[in-house]
Amino acid sequence: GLTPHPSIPHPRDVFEPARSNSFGIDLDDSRTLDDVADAVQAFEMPPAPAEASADQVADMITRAEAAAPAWAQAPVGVRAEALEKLADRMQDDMLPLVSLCVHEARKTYDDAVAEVREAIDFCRYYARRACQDFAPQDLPSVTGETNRLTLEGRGVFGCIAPWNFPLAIFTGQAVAAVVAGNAVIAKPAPQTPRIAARAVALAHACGIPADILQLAPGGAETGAALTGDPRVMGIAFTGSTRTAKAIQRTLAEDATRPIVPLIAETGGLNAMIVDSTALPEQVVQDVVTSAFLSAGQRCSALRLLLLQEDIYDRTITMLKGAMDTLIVGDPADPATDIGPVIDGDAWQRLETYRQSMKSRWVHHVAAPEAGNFIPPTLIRLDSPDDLEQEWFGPILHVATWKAGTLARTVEGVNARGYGLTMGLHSRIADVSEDVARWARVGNLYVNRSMTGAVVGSQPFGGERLSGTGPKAGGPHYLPMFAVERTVTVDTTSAGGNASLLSIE
Ligand code: UN1
Repeated sequence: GLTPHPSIPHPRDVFEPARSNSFGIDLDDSRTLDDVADAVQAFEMPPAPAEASADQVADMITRAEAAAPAWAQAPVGVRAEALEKLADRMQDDMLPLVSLCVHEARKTYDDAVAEVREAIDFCRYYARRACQDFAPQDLPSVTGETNRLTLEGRGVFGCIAPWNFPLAIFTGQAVAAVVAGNAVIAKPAPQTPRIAARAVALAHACGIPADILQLAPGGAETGAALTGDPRVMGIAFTGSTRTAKAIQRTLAEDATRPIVPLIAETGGLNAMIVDSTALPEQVVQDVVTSAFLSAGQRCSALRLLLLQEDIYDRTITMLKGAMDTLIVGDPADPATDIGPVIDGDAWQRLETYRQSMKSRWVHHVAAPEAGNFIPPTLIRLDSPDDLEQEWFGPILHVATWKAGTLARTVEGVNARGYGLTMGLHSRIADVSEDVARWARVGNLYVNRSMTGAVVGSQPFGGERLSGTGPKAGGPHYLPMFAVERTVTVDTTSAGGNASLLSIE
């Protein structure tokens, strides 16, 4: 007996509004998109903050180390309140932040607004989690003893953020480390230092001391100065798998350095598996959203569409039609669905690859010639294994699988070593249960798009080559930024309690 999947698809536009928990705060106001566009187009980009040299990073770490103990000992409520204030402040600062996301990161309005909302969600979520997670706990004791467990900041924490979520991930990492009681050196991606500088300035205005959150703009050299300093007691990193491994080596190199954690969120070869019971219109919407929006520049994005053989022709015909409606262009134009890729280097890599696959193109979309635009492109593969690596752009690969080979198909995806997101479209509940058991990914999405994880609802992050596990926006994230300590007191023996009392 095959039982139909209980959930009913819900009517969404292809360009669904950004999902956000927003924790009870309604960010919508009376501004129309055109009003926002006017403000964004008139916005003047500030100069980029100066890069931090290796010496300057070392000085920052010195100041951070001096400031950390007092911050760690402040009541968690004080630290959490600063985050709540920052959330309010970012909400008030929506237009400049959206403008920076559009101009500096070249995001569309939808993506820019979603980005600010996500940053706000992180602040509120971690503020509230911290008050729970960092409250001292009394643990069960043998008779005559008391046991107390506390979580405390590790000291100086380094946060290294990517350009694709220059506000949300930058803020999320930094405020997690800060609210846990650390002093933080935050390095934005070299492509997006202005957004980060604004976020840090707002944080300082909300009661996070200047030495507790310091901005270290720069590239690989700045990053190396941060990760290589033995006073740094942990690193949170989002970016490539290769860089995560380089950081892991750096942290391990010095035999006398404390053993410190790396919290890494890296790449993926994310697949969507579609069986012949899937609803075609919904599949097409979710494929377009997951693979092409945000110009495919999300680590959660769909890279590999795996269609059951008998629905290939119909799905591709519909997908081509949907792709033809996409407008690729200037993100400051409200009509645009898909903007450019981040810079000329990214464009060069992606375009070289895309051209090398020309004989396998199934479809592509018109895009402006100049300005780092990659035309959204669909590429046919004979086998899913022909996809060699993650291509961080609007390029989707499609392959087929035969009825009766679902388990092997999921296993083939697992075998690639990555484990970030996976999508499944099937109307058979047993199929989604099976795939949920087989898939070794951090986030599995059934009958919906695979991007846009919501803070607090879909804690985000992968496993194996995709990262170290603890999920951003989830209940197990903050403790990674802390040390756990227990204090056990023997309250019966004269040597225990009595001597403690006499010291007091
Ligand atoms: C990333 O692209 O680096 O679910 C991770 C999403 C986002 C992904 C962020 N939270 O689409």
